[in-house]
Amino acid sequence: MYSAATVAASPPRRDFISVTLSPEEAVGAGGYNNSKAWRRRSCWRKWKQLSRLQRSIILFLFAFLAVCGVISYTSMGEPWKSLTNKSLDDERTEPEIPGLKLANPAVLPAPQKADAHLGDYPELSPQKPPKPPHVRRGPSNLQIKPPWRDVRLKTQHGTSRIVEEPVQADKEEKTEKSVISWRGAVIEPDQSTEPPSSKIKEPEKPSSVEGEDQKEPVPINERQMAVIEAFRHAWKGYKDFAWGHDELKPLSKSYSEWFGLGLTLIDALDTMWILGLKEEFEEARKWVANNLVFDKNVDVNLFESTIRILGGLLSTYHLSRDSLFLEKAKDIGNRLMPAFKTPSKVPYSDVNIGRGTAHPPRWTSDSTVAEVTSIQLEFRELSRLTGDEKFQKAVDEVMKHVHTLSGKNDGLVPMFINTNSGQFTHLGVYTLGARADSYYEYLLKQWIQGGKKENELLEDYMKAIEGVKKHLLQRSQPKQLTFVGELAHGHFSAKMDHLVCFLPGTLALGAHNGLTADHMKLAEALIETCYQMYAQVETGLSPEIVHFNLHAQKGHKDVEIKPADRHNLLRPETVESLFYMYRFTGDKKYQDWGWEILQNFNKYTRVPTGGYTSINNVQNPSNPEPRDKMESFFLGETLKYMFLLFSDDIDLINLDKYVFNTEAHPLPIWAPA
Ligand code: DMJ
Repeated sequence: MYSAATVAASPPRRDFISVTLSPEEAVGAGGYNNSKAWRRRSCWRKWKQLSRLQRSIILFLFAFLAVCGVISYTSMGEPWKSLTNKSLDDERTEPEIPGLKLANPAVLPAPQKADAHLGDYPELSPQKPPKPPHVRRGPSNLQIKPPWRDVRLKTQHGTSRIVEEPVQADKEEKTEKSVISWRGAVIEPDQSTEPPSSKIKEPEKPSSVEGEDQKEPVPINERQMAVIEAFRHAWKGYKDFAWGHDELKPLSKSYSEWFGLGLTLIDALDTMWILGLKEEFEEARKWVANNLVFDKNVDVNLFESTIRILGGLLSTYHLSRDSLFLEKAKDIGNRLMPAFKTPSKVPYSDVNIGRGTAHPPRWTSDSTVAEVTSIQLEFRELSRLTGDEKFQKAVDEVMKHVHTLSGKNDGLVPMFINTNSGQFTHLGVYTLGARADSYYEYLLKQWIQGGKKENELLEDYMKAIEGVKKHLLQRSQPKQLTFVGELAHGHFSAKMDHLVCFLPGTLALGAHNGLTADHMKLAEALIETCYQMYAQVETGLSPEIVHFNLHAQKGHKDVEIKPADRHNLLRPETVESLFYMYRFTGDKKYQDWGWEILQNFNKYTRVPTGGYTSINNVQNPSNPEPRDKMESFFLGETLKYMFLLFSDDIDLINLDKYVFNTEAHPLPIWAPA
């Protein structure tokens, strides 16, 4: 450390000064006794020895430094102060969770109480969103969208025009009553979202997403706009005639109830978010806050309510950061837990969420295999978010148990499992369709969700795909379409459910995650088949089930349809797989195929007064026989996958960061440890 600055004497007329910082020099000069008087005298003597020019330069330098000091103090002070406040605030909003070990640290900001600290952070005030003219989508880079919309439509020629600029005035009026948080969720003043309870964990975004918020949003194109239009039309029907009920009956302008839990509304929440439908989202959010009550004496199906309600609430929580959805997810998750109280721990199919009792269907003590093995993504994520292990423990136990079971055929599982014995029943029938389908899907997706570490899941998945190749794959005539049939006690059947069309997407996802390139080849062949299930039919819409021709016959197509199978329920599986295929290959034909399908939905299933309907006869374009029902998955899945398929933005639900549950609700992939 230098104790003093000495200004060396220099001959007159030299236009520079030398400054030597050397304590030793002073000591070496002798007579140093460090007294205050000596120091003062010595300084003064040295000052006097300086030329006038040297003195002026020194005085000027001091003045200059003083001015700089004052300026930098005033400009640094404020940000420094607010930074300090912010870090304190961060500490307050990130509760410790005892006993919870998370794979990756929280990197997303905590859900903010909308009105908290607006004064401290003027840039977060609802009137001044950070980037007003842009539409942003995707978690973390998800949809950070201002409450008013400016949807830029990218035309075929690449130019942009603004197609919508709704309701600023209306919006401003609303801000009086409600507050819009910086992530876009509306929080009612009378029930503003409290920070999550100490048990609830801040959502984490996958580690690789940091900094993405800075990216320029990709403009919406015409096909995406057509999806938004379709969604709005469907939503209008639901809102006008079925608001808060499970499903719209668009022709009779009424509704049907399954669980009485607003199924369509919950299933559609994250779709609205992804499509950027703020107004609709806010209205639905209000219904969830005020009307969604799970304390009801009602039997619900464990699988259906897990994938649609629990999955829908969890993904909406991730997208919106609004802890209302996590609270609701916790509530329904807890109420579904009695299903696991069985002798084998393989859950019952039905739960009374008000009474806390569970039971199998009336006619059997079996559950279906797909149902008990396709609830894992949701319960595992609920454990991660709440810090309560019981959810994950219950569902992991089922997977471990199924892993060890005998009765599989080269990795293919039977369709039923007994809740008392825990054994497969109805052995010998193997399908990738109804009752088994999502078992295969969830093997791969759990492995991905967990950071690709759970080897048993991967092992079972790989074995099963080999089983599919060995026992279920065939080619049709005349077009040589590769399809997945069924096996019943050694007999092959050329029957394929539309449900099986999830498989190309799942295979492509596996290949994208490093599994063998063979899987991608098979995915390409199968998605062609699924498309042909639409293209070869009179309405251009697939029936529920097809039978493929194994032998060429004059005048026969590959696809045959039985009268009992010719209905279409607005199902998503083909569009879902088209989405994966386009994401991973960039081949525009997949977008074109999806576009055809959307147009045919519009032609044959759209109800003029609002909503879309499932139909009874895909073979009769002049009368497709509307069934008067819009399934919740049309909004939860079909239109969401359409919108994603038409997007060229890989960050719009980035598949390296999110994994879709079987009802198209995106959940985060846990980062590797
Ligand atoms: C959805 O509820 C889910 O995709 C499920 O896995 C299968 N059936 C419907 C859609 O077809």
